[in-house]
Amino acid sequence: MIRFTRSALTIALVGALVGPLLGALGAGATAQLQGVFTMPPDAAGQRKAIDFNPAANVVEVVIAAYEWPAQLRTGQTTMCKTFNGIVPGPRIEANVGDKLIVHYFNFLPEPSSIHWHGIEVPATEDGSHISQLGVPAHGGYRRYEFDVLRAHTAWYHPHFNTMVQLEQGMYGAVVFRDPAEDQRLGLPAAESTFVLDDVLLFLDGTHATIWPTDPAKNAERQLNGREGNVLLVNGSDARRIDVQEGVPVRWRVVNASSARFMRLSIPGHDLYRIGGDAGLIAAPDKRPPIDLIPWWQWPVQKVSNPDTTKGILLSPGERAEFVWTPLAKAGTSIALQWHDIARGLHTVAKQGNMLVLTHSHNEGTRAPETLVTIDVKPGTTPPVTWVPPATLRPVTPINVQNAPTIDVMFGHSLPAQDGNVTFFAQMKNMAPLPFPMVTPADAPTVKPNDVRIIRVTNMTGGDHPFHIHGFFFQPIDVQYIDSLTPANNRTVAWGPTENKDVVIVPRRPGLVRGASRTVMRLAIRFDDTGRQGKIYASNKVPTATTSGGWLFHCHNLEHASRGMMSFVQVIP
Ligand SMILES: [Cu+2]
Repeated sequence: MIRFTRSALTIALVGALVGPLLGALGAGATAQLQGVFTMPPDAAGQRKAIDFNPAANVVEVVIAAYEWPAQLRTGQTTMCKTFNGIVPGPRIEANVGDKLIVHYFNFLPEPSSIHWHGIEVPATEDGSHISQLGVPAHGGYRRYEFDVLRAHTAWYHPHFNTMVQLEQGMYGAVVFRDPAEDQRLGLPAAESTFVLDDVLLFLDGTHATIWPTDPAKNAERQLNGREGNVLLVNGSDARRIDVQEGVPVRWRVVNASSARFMRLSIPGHDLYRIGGDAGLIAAPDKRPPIDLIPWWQWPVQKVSNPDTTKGILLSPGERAEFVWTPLAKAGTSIALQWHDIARGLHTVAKQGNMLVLTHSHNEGTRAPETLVTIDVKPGTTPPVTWVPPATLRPVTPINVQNAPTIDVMFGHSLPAQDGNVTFFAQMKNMAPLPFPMVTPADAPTVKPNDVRIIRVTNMTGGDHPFHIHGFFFQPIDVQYIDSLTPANNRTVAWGPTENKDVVIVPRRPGLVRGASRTVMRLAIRFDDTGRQGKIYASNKVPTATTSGGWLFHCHNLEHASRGMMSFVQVIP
């Protein structure tokens, strides 16, 4: 393994080099920069950040944001916003107990940051636009430093102008390992990481990120979020990987897309989900492949079976780790597929001066698409039978008895004449929160290690991926409440207890606006283990040493950018 250990290359020198090189020189110099800070692609097309700190328990990497072309759609070049000139940005790897130091240079013409999605960082390192000041444009610098507390798959992306910066390529995987745990559980050593995305590209390859000018289309984009027309895996629409027949592999997957739900399946193969947002789950979760079933409205067409016990469903921001054994014969090719699922899409039509909302009736009916072509090479026959351990990593349920409730309400306005929709995450009072916000009067306040129930009421006809920064929660249950159709009323308990930082809050059960709602309860402990004294975050404007609140928001980026966002304060 190449390690860049030339200690003479201090960060001061790096800082002195990076700016002039990027600003003044051409492709050769930037390619060289990528070589200095980023490893060549691995078999999955993933590239790792180079750790140039020789100390065994410190990982020190350089991440530089700048605009650079990438080939996303085959045969075409797209100008992207990148970390280190590549999409996705380099994967950052470290082990539990390591200290991670990231030198971040921002050469974009606008402020930026790195938000460590799903990572228990000190409040000052969270990188959100309310917790920190932005890293200035045109060469701004910021050092992020934190201890690696947990083995899991996470990711990083900016939290300034997120809808544009993330969408145009600024995201990367984070893999934190506990080698002793992996070895004790006998997890396959062969592993790959896949960052999934979809981008909306014009014919000429440019990103179509501006809001549509047609009011009805504008309203649809805002209500549904932006789904793309090119599916990307590790930055390519034609991703291939070799596997060996009969040899189990561990795959890590991140859904980095703005709004697209990713439902994953490998025909003919069971996937053992072993990990989620917070790393290994309590027990393996066997996920059979998604079959195709006839569609009642159109019997000649078959659609993906909507039964969510099949395949693996990831909403934007969610991660999964799974183990599977290629059973197909060497010399054949199989595929990791994307499958459609209904998530409460709206269609908007213009009738006179009015924009009229309807719910899509043909949702979840798009044909499966290939995400990754898997070429099976000779391995071992008969196949290695990987028996998943009965227990992986014990998860202690959070005791919510007598725990106060934090109320969150997800909703949106009807579209204005230009199609613009305002989203909100109202809490105690019913006034829309200002955005960007620094001092909402009603931001809930907790102390370290306080336990709360976050009760998310979804008034809308769409599913929303709820995300909170800096902490994990455990979904408790989902209650469907419908005043018009009492038959819809029911409460569904969440399956095995799992720590998560993104969860899908399902759409209301009825179609009539205002007549029904969904209420999801999440247990959360504002745990400061490993971060004692470092999780304080109030509604004050952040400074270099103090942090603004911990954000929670919908991870549909169009929704978040239009107001479906608020925060919790943690004070001494
Ligand atoms: Cu949303």
